[in-house]
Amino acid sequence: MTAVQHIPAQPTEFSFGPGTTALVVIDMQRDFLLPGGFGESLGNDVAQLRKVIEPLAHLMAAARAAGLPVIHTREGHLPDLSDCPPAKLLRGSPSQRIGDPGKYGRLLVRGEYGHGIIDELTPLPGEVVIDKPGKGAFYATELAQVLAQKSIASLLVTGVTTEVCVHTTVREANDRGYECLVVSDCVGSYFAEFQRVGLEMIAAQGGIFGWVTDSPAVIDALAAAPPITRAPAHTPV
Ligand code: TIU
Repeated sequence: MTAVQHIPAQPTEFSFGPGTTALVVIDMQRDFLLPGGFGESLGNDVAQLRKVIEPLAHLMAAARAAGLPVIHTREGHLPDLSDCPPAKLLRGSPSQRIGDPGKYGRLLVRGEYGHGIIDELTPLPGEVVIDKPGKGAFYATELAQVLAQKSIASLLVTGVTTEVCVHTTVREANDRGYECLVVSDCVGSYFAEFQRVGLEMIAAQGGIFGWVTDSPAVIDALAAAPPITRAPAHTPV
């Protein structure tokens, strides 16, 4: 059992046990960050998300150095789109739809180059990558089991986009009893206003969905944390 650490945050200090905390990196995929991907097909200026990359790379390094699990997610669908509801496939009037051929392969389809995580934030060997068909990382995935297996109670939440997949995941996590700290400079939106209001919504009403702080505050707390000691994995006899 490791000591409880504290991070200055909104609306109050965030307390967490480093041994029961994971860093979750949501959908830092080429499809959302590069021109010619799914995000741009929806009419978005994907350059808006690039500012997340550098602080998130530093935070991931700090989390790894402190021994926290880093869990990545990717939004996307099976090649036959059988896991994509018609409502998601047909909604709106995008320039291209999910499954159409794009600059980096079929848009938002698993296994395509565009579906992959950007080079700057490539998962390390052994890190968990959750493939999710929805906006929330818990819906139709093994995330809950992974977190239970690792005895995780608190999540440091990062990735894109703030008001869509980050919010949905934080809301899902909140209802499942996880304490969520959203790292403000490590989440990004195509819309400056949604970024601001999306973060405010999480910490409002006494922290209705969780807490918000920035990456330097998290990195300071992780650097000050004593080494994590984990129980050895159970080996069946
Ligand atoms: N469109 C948008 O803002 N986001 C998504 O479609 N998915 C995620 O947020 N990952």
